[in-house]
Amino acid sequence: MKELRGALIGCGFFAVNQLHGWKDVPGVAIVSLCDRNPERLKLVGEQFGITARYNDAREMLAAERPDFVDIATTVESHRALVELAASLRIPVICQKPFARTLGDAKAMVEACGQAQVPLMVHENFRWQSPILKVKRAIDEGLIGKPFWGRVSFRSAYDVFSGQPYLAEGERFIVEDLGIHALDVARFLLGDAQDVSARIARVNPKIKGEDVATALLNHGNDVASVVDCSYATLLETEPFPETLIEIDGSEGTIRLNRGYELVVTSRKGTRREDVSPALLPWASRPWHNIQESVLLIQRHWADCLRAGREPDTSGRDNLQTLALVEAVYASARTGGTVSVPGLLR
Ligand code: NAD
Ligand code: 89V
Repeated sequence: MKELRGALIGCGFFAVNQLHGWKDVPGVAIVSLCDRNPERLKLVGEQFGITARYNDAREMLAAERPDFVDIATTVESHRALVELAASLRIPVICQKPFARTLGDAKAMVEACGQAQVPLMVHENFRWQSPILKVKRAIDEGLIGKPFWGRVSFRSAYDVFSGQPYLAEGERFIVEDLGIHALDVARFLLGDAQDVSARIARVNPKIKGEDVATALLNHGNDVASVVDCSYATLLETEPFPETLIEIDGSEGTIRLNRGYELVVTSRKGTRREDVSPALLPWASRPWHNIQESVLLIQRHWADCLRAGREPDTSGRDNLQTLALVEAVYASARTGGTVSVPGLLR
């Protein structure tokens, strides 16, 4: 197996998970790092023993010519960096949110398409192993045809201490976290045709909304509710668990608190502990997300080698971003907003 030499841009809060993940993907080595912030570059370079360090992405990609580049910066820089990778014909992974606007995202997909450069969005929530097990339970057919679902993330966890920029943007929970939950709803129940949503800000110390509720019409009499909140103080803090309910014509699936999967069908009830693995480098409560980082990065390496489009390709992610835009538009106008079918 030929070793894939990767480069990573953005050595911030989350990139450390990605670098740990890459160490666990067979046949992949991150050989160079880039960050505009010299302290982060040094700190992370030393932590992972990577000596090829750059403060300019173009310089790094031109000098190293990696087999792929992993962009772990925040959204403002994504379009320029993805287009840079496309111009150099370097396969590229980009963190979520892929882009601020659907227009930017379309241009990024177009640039990679024109250059025939593989592009994956690091949309990792659907790669969480408990969520993969919900999908498997649907596909087994035991609950018949799904007709209703709920994807719910409610917490009072202080995300702002690790990611202070989240308190500063005009938009917060839908763009940052709801984007994952909307992607999971698509993954489990198919694309939505229209959406009706409400958002609110409860925490006065932040700029954007921290509560959102959306009703998705998936067509064929299938509906779902996607709700998320960072203003929900519970007896015990569930961060970062996504809870899922699916009702089908022949039964139900529940992903409950504490990673309990319950599948009820006419044959009875199956109850399973679907706790994610606690990888050696992971720490609770983030281990669920950390495991999904490894799984999505392994998927990227497999797809790159096989010449396959990743499940969470840039093209696929356009549909998730269209949903995000529809949620904000509906919350702004108070009406139901149709979601353009970009993959049909
Ligand atoms: P961060 O601000 O901690 O880190 C970003 C780093 O990128 C910084 O060190 C910054 O100096 C560097 N950077 C920015 N632009 C650059 C450029 N043009 N060239 C070189 N370096 C540049 O941010 P973070 O919290 O690590 O988040 C990064 C991304 O990861 C965000 O898009 C965020 O939404 C996403 N994220 C995803 C998950 C997940 O589970 N998928 C979790 C947390 C964060
Ligand atoms: O996934 C994310 O982007 C993170 C978190 C899970 C903390 O919301 O910002």
